[in-house]
Amino acid sequence: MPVHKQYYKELEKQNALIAKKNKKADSYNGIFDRYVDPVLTREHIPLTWKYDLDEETNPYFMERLGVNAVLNSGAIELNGKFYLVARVEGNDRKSFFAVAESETGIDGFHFWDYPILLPDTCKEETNVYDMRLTKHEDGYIYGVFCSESKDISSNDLSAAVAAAGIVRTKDLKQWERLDNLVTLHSPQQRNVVLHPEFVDGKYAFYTRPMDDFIETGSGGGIGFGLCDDICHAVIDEEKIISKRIYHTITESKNGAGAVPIKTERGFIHIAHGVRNTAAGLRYVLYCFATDLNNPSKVIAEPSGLFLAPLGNERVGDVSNVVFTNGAIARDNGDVYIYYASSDTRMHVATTTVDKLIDYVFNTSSDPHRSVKCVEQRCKLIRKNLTLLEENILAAERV
Ligand code: M1P
Repeated sequence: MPVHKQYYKELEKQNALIAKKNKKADSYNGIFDRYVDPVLTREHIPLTWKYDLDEETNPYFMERLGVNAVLNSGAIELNGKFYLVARVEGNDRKSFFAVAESETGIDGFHFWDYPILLPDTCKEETNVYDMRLTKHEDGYIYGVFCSESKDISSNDLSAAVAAAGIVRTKDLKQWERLDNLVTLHSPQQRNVVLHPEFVDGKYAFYTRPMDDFIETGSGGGIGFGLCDDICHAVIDEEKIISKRIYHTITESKNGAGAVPIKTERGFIHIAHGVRNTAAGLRYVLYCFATDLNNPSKVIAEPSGLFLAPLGNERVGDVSNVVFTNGAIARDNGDVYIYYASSDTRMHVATTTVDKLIDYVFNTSSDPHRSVKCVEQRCKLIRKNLTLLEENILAAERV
């Protein structure tokens, strides 16, 4: 059977896209660097996943199984290479997971030949998305993701139930599905992250309790809970560690993001906060740190947002959103933060563990009232103007 000629034309374009070197963007804040190009988009999806290449059965070289978006990706470094387990959303709205790898972490990401076919152990599950990858001290790599099913108890056609699905692997190729997480006191869960270390000899999860699929309801923020058996994980008690707070970036909801990064000062968390606006929900990233010996205790929380949607990032399927569920901290101290913009494509921001520590522990916390915020800013301005004046005087003396 002849392969359609158009395939080779499209392949050439895609190869050029994957080979394109990424560059740091001009924007500066001293905390992290953004990059000019996204690292993964729907244009990176292998053509073999979308087209029937056979000229006889696909004479117009039409997409038969289109892909709408590539977004919220778990991230992990293995043997010096960067891997993303991306959420790929088909034109049919169903999401699935697929591994993309890169040598540099900032460009050259390309998907493996096949997406991940999860063991079909959860028959009521309709959709899966947003996997967090945890290299656990028990030796496994765990993937914790949202497992969504129709809410059959409701008359509302779109009513759904979100739970945390759990898989594990050693090589990102063979995946074992474990039981979904059960949280005895929360009807729904999304944005669940497995902590990389045992806590009191137990598996520890960051949770996001919710009453409802969209609204968190009484779910007060990011929770923390322990369980004995990862194969049949049950959390009895959830303690809220990062609360939603009135008139902050987490007023509507928040959720754990990347697996916490262990540093000498504490575990650094990069999470997302959501507030409502006249234009709909706005998702930004924020950071906090928890205690090394008690990862449920928040020990630092810089004021406000860490990373917000900027420029083209602001527009997409769900506009005004940035979302992270994966970051890689390398042994040399470099940190790669992978984030999706507007539920449409993936980007990277780079920083270092030292910079994150400085940001998290030396940035003022939120004083929660405008007048206090102005006082905070005036203090900084006074210090700077005095310093500048001293420098001018010192220069004049020379
Ligand atoms: O559309 C924005 C995000 O919405 C959800 O996040 P949360 O549960 O915090 O509202 C998730 O479905 C996420 O996938 C999505 O990016």
